[in-house]
Amino acid sequence: MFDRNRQVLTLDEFTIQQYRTIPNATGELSTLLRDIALAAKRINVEVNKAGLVDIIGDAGTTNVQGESVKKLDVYANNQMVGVLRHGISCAGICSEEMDDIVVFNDEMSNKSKYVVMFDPLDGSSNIDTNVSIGTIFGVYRRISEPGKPCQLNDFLQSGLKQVAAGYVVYGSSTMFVYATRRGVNGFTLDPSIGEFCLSHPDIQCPADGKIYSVNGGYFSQYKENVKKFINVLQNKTRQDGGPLTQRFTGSMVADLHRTLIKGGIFLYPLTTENPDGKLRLMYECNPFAFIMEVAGGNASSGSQRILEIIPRKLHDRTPIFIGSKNMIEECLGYLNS
Ligand code: P6P
Repeated sequence: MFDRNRQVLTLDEFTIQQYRTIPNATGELSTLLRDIALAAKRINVEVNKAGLVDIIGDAGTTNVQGESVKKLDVYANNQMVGVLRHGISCAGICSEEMDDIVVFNDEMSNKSKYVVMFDPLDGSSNIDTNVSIGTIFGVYRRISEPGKPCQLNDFLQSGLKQVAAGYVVYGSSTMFVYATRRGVNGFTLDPSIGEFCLSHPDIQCPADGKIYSVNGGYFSQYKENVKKFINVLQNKTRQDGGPLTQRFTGSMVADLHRTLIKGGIFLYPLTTENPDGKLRLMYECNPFAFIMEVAGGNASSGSQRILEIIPRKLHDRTPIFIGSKNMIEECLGYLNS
């Protein structure tokens, strides 16, 4: 009898299929993505039952950003650090939840060629209200000497140096979306077999969209040229005659997953409260900028391409304007006017 599960490729089958077509590939990236997917499955279980057990609520600590850390944040961070430390493909990590890099510094890890930067559970302020949240990651080839412990400069690379980037969205379904320079592909978790299965092959971000995503509550804090562009969006008439729609969930992964799939523009400009922007460059903006550009979209800080920003510190922040190519082009026209 035909095996139903052979109808779609699992994440592992897909990454191995990709690896087989790349000369001199070692399979380390496939193994790394499998490790991250394992952590995501474990995080997914806790996110899905968060309302039932005492895992909601504050862990009583604050992270490097000075934000109160939710217990699920801590759990998610531990899962990500754990699978990467015990795998064979990662020399060390940088996490939104940890002040400094974690150098794994064991014989196998020191031989690994990648380092990973991640936000283990972004949007965690939404956990208590059941809004979709997510994990975001970026994979870099280390530049320090293989065989030795990784170093800070392995992490302070521009987003252009990413080998792969991805996110997991814990929503109405759980999806693992990742990009290499070869394309962006989405995998939906099939709980019946516990595998992420290819559901969105070769994702392309539409060149235009009907949705703009910005926190209107900060309007008074935006620069005049940003206000002008938001006013344009509020009064724009679509080609079919209707107005645009505004959607802002307060969860970057949810807002950007929608923007990637449906098209549109997401704006998180600098404000007087956050003069450097709120979103973090290395493990929020760079991964999504990489994914969006591979999918045909664009991502800018307003003054330069996100992927070209040279980081100064691990937890740098940046304003971000990201999404459909044509909408970003129009936006930059106003920002640079
Ligand atoms: P605000 C969540 O805390 C987050 O980092 C992103 O996921 C989200 O896009 C943004 O902050 C929302 O911030 O200030 O609009 O609530």
